[in-house]
Amino acid sequence: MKKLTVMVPCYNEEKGITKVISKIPRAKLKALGYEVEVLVIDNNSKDRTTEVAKKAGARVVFEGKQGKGHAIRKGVKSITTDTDLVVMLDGDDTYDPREMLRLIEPLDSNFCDVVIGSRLGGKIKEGSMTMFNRTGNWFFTFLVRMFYHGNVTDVCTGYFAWKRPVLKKLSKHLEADGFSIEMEMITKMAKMKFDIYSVPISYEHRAGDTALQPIGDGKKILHAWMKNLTWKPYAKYQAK
Ligand SMILES: Nc1nc2c(ncn2[C@@H]2O[C@H](COP(=O)(O)OP(=O)(O)OP(=O)(O)O)[C@@H](O)[C@H]2O)c(=O)[nH]1
Ligand SMILES: [Mg+2]
Repeated sequence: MKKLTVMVPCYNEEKGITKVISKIPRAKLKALGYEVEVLVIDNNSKDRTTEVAKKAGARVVFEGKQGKGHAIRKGVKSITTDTDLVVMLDGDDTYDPREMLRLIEPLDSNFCDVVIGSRLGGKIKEGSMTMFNRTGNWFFTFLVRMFYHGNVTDVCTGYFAWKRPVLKKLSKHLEADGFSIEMEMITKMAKMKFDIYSVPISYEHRAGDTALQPIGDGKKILHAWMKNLTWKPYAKYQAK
C-alpha cells in the first residue's frame, strides 16, 4: 500500500475541519492503492480546532508561531517518512477534498512533480472570491508566468499536491511567515525547475471568518515575488 498524507494548516477552523476531513475520498484512494493519514496543524487556534480534528480522525500537531508559513513548515517536518504523496488544502471548507483525485493522478502516473489546484482555471462559486482578490490573483499569476516562466494558472491557491521528496527539498528554502507562503513556494519551485502543472478545481464560500487582509497581504505577496527573482537554489537542490 502507498501512503498519502493530507496536510491541513488550521487557524480557528472548528467550523470547517470536520467537513474537510469527512469529504476525503478514502474508498477511491484505497482503490488506487493509497492509505490516507490526515495531518492537521493547529496554528495556535483559540477555538476547538484540535479537539474537533482529533474526533474526525486526524493526527494533530501544534505550531505556536502564528502564520500559515510556520504552520506549513511544521507540517512538512511532521510528515512520516513512509509517505509517498502529500496533498495540502485549507481547513475552511473552500476547496473540495473529493477533487484531490484530480491532483494526485499526474503524480501517480509520473507525469510531473507538483500539481496545483487552479481556481482561476476552474469553478469559483459566485461570491466566494471578491473581484479585488480575483484581479489580484490574475495579476500575480501573470507576473509569475512572465518572469519565472512558471507553468501555473493560480499562484494564490491553497490546494497543492507533491511527491514527498519534492516537498522536502522545497521546504529547506521556505522562510515566509504568512500568506506570501504560496507565492514563495511557487516561485522557488519554478527556480528549482520542478515540473509543475495545474488542474481545475472548485472554490466555495468559506466556513468561519476570514483573516486575509487583501491590501496588507497583497503587498507581502508582491514582495515575495520580487525577492525571489534573484534567488538561486544550491545546485544540489535543483530538480534537474
Ligand atoms: N488566517 C490564518 N490562517 C492560518 C494561519 N495558520 C494557518 N492558517 C490556515 O491557512 C488557511 C488559509 O487561510 P484563510 O484565512 O482561509 O485565507 P484565504 O483562503 O487566503 O482567504 P479566505 O478567502 O478568507 O478563505 C486556512 O486553512 C487557515 O486555517 C494563521 O496564522 N492565520
Ligand atoms: Mg480560505
